[in-house]
Amino acid sequence: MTFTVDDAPWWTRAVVYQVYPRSFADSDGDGIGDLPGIIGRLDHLAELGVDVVWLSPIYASPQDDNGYDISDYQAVDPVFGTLEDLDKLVAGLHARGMKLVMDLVVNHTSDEHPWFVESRDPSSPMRDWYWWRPPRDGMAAGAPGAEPTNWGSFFGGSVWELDETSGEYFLHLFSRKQPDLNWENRAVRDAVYTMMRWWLDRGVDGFRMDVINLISKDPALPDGVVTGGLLADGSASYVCGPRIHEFLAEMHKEVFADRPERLLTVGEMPGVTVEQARDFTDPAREEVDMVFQFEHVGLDHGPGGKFDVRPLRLLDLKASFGRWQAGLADVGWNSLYWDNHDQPRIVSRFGDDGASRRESATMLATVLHLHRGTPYVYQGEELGMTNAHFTRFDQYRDIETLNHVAIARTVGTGSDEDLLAGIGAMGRDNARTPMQWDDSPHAGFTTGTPWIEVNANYPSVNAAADRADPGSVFHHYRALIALRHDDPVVGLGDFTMLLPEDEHVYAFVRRLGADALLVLGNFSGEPQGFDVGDAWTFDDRSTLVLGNYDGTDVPASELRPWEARVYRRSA
Ligand code: TEU
Repeated sequence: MTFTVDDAPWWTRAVVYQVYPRSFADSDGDGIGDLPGIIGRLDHLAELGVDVVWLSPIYASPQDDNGYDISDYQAVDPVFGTLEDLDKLVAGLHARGMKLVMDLVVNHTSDEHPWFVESRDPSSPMRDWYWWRPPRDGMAAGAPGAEPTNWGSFFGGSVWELDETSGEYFLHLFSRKQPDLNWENRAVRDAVYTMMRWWLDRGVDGFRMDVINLISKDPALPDGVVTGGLLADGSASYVCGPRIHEFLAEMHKEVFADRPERLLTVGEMPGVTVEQARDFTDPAREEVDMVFQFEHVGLDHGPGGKFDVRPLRLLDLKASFGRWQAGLADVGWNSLYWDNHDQPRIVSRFGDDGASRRESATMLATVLHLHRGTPYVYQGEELGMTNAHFTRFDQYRDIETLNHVAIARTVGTGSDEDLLAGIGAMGRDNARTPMQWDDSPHAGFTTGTPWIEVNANYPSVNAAADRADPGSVFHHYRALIALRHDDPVVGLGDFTMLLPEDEHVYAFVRRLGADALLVLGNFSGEPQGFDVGDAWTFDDRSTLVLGNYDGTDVPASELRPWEARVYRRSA
């Protein structure tokens, strides 16, 4: 059942690059990145060698959640450009042998989408396109606790918003400007499938599906269990809900099945388990090609949630990745990521963004990319871009962060110092500061005033500097991507974790027939000895194919601070 060199899908050898358009490149000086800006930077992506671009939402949107609140799925927001610009972007990518994957945000729309505007009318046939419910039995609309369920939203507060006109509440798992679509309604599903076909007909090559495992809700909408605070976790009623597999199989049949093109589908799935992911990505089931799971990016969350940050224990990371590698070994496929627009920068999170920035960024990249799965690079990760290191609340823009701060202040939890530490470590704006192109003002991102501050380290951390330096993070990413393209072991080799109990050294072997790779990474700023025993023989058939230190004087059984090494052997 496992893929072979002859029948493996193209994406087993591919690397995807995520562009967050708002922060990538601004062509018109309004301080916000746009499509012509991206088109002007395609050579950077071609030089890096990536195969696919995933474009975060560019659709018409009130921008309450930076475009993840869509008011027209078939229009480009004027802040980003026009549909013609989008066509030019597709053509520019295709001309360079790259594909374009769009962000598909269909768990919810904007409250300004015409579907929702129409749905506000209780007598409209579109009323049922969203989740409308009366207040709790015997309670008046708007009374404290009258919300139809006790669920808390991802962005703080209740998932229910009262519409004064009808006296009913609508469901929103995210912000109140992101009402959830009712996937129980066949007309909703058909409208989504029609829209998806329209984009594929226009030439795009697939979709990254935003929170797609939340689209099926238990229509009974039962209360959740309150574990702390006032609101409950309702996720048992909507994470991989009752009809999720049916909906994804239906989507596949309606949208993808009759297209011979080489498309890519990846479902973003918070809370997905290995067993569920195996089903979602089993090719025989025809649902999605791969999923984004969240286990490894939750390992440093404390009991108080993501802003209650804890140091990572390397053993936890190895146990987690090891379980996903084993669980999707013979059926299904992993996607591999450290960063995206929702996560802090990996070099600041699990590495050292000070003196060892280059070494730790390249070590982290090496370890991630050489697992079995399709790697995703988030813009700036290939430069070792760091967290924003903001020191004031007014530097933040993200709705999740701002709501968190507002709620903490209302409830009276946490000093300003603690709050700033939490959002400084984990806030989504860490990933959203502008792309650092060069050492000119605003890092070459814009000639105007950027919508969010540029990271102060741009004079030394930028694309121009990295492209000119053969020892840079950028050139290391290039080498990793090239290795995946050139060496079938990277794409298709099996995976064996070594040294699961070592608290500092990450080690594994990939094997395909008589060929093998040994990958070693030191997750610390001190030298670390290692002994992989019989798992690898360092004889003259074992050659060092990639590392992040200069020179040939390689210590045999010790890794230098943040060192990564990749050995190869063949029969
Ligand atoms: O994110 C879904 C998600 O579960 C989280 O990553 C979320 O962003 C948050 O960080 C939880 O703490 C997706 C998008 O990637 C995100 O940008 C959107 O805000 C969200 O869905 C709603 O569309």
